[in-house]
Amino acid sequence: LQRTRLTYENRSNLAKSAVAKRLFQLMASKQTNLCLSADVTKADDILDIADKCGPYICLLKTHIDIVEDFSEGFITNLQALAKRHNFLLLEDRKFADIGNTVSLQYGKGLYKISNWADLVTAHTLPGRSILQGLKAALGNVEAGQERGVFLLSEMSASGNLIDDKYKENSNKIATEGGDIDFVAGIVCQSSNAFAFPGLIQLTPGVKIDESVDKLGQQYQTPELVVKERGADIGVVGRGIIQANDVQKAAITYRDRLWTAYKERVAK
Ligand code: 5BU
Repeated sequence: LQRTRLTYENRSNLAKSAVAKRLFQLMASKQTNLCLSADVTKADDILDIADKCGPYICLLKTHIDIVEDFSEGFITNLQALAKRHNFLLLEDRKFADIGNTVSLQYGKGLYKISNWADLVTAHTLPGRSILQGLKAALGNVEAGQERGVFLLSEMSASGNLIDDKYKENSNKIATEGGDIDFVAGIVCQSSNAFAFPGLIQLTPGVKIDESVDKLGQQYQTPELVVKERGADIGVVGRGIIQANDVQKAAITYRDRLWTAYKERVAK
């Protein structure tokens, strides 16, 4: 059976990553496969959006290095909202360096990402040492705090350089070897990027009006990404954060992504 035909409940049993298991279960019980990309530059604006949209999302995605007034207090508040509304935190850092450097970037510096982000994203460009490097930073995370990574195997940017061979090798890094318990899923644009049902397909570039932006972003509708492209979670940024009513927009995207998933598994 194709992975896209299986329910999130069933797939949680197949996941090798503890965070992926948790996220599959969260999606099923909360009935949402919406990831909100909170790409705004003031801490209070992120918290406001997170509070309004929190009940309708499974994941809140950050780019922590765009926040102009970052503080540890901001992280404490964000974690409180994640707990109150039951969503996980994904820092879209797209790590891409040698193991030693990503270990430092993940655990140290101003942001200490490994202390608070349940999940991060990483490029597979450096090869599987990216997983070992990230894991090496987790010594300072308290026992029981589970962490995971989404590996990129495709991008939504027009003209990106990823080809079939790169995709295939990214899939191998995600599914073979000793560190696959750390891989929660794959960031990609199509259902043929990987086959293993225990991984979560995260797909950015989602907007109700299929369109492009001025800087190479390419959008597809919620229905298309879930039913035709295999997305398990749809990532929506400007479709929600630039709406007049962000809460209403989050509800609309949640409903459309979730209905598309229900129809996909009912087929
Ligand atoms: P948008 O406002 O919905 O276009 O935001 C999309 C978000 O997803 C943004 O934070 C990007 O950095 C992120 N993204 C993407 O758009 N396309 C990709 O292929 C990857 C990440 Br990987």
